Amino acid sequence: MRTMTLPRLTAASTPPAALMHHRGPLETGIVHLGLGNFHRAHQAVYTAAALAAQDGPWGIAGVASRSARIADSLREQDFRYGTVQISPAGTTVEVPAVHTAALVAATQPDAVLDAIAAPGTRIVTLTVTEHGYTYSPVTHRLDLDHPGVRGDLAGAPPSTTIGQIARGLQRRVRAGGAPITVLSCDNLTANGEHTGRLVREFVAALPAAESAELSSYLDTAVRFPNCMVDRIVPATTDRYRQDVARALGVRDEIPVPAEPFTMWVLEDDFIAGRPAWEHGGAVFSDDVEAYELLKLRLLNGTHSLIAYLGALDERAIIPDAVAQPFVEQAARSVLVEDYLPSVRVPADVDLDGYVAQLFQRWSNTALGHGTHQVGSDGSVKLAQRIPEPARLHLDRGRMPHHLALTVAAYLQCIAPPAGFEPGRYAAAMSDPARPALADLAATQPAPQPFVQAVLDTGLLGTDLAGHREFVDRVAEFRTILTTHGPSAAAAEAASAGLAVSA
Ligand code: CS2
Repeated sequence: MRTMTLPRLTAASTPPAALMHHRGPLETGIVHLGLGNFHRAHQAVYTAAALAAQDGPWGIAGVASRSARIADSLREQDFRYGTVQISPAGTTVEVPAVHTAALVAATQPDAVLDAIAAPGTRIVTLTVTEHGYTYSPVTHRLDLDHPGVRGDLAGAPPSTTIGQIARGLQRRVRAGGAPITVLSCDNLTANGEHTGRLVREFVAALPAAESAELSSYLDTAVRFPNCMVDRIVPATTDRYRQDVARALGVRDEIPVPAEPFTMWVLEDDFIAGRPAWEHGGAVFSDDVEAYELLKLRLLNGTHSLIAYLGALDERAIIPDAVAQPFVEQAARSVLVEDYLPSVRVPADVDLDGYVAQLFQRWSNTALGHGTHQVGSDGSVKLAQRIPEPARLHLDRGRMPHHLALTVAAYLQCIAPPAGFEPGRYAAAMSDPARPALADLAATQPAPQPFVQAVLDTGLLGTDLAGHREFVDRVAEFRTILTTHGPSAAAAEAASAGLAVSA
């Protein structure tokens, strides 16, 4: 279908049946940092469902960090875009229509602070990826050596997320100090607490008078609830523009593909009110931590192993990777043997159903989630997924073979040994640690010293580097990956796992 000849998606051209709510112009109550696909297929959709059920001042001012592409298209399209829900059973398109403004932080830093300070703003939400929190994975503290953090502390127009929040709150105090909630929607353990701690560390590093004013505001009028977010949302391609063209008869430059499954579990601690997200299926719970760990480890942790083994096996997408029997077997083993013993299953989760559903979700061939997408930023993601479960097993005297395999497969993709070609999907993975890890691979060519040097950097926290047997196991997998490939490495992990449980 030739989409260029179709009318552009705008308020006037949106078919009413595709609109998720029919409210008039919305008042802005939420400032969202991180205008990527995940936010637009998750929080925006829940907000539209909330507005359909109950009116409220819950329009979203979206802030992109650097690129103007999404923000420009949103404005051109009257803040309309389609969410394309994809499954082998079919494709449906809905238009959330919840955004009221689109800013770009890199070029409009002041407008971002004004938006956070505006009295009508009641919630600041974030999806800036694990990588966007400018913290040290070693100490878990704000990285005060990060050039962006240093600049933000010195009073430059803020360029980091934590700087934007802290400086926005500072402006808010001076504008009257109305209460506000800051809600992280990223895949981090205790994401709200983590965000609150980083903002406080930023504030503590300010000159004393500024710091005192802001600290007491943080103590009395700002909340940082935790939440667990879940929906697989791949990157947009032309295929999804075609889907919107077919379904709605319009040209949408910025549709967002997503799987049918969606989940959001939040602590109900919103000091200045919130949308009735429960109408979109959100669950408010006092036990968010259990949901978070379940999801971060069973879904995200296993996802990483599928992505790295899949990429090394030249599989472009997750469903093709998990369709390989050796990848599926390794995924089941890491999930059941290594991750599951480290989580507490919330009372209302049916574990067998949850696990079966995970494999169905990963197998959604219609969705085409790239192995390179899930494999990107592994240095930050794996630090959230691997160290604690690994340590738990090692402390009990058991080797978590498939966690060691995950680390080895990650390193094989990002920092392969000289002469080893990890393939184009591994090459397409972006990772802030890539240059440093490549240097280590060059200076420490032998597997054992290489893995030791990597873990000594604190990449996976500080503990695992001291577990010699874990280091050795990762190094053994690196050797097998290099000499015999991913399926042989997975076979070795499987037989070692069986030997232990026999
Ligand atoms: C994935 C996640 O890229 C990744 O690391 O594991 O983006 C995953 O698809 C989402 O967290 C699902 O909710």
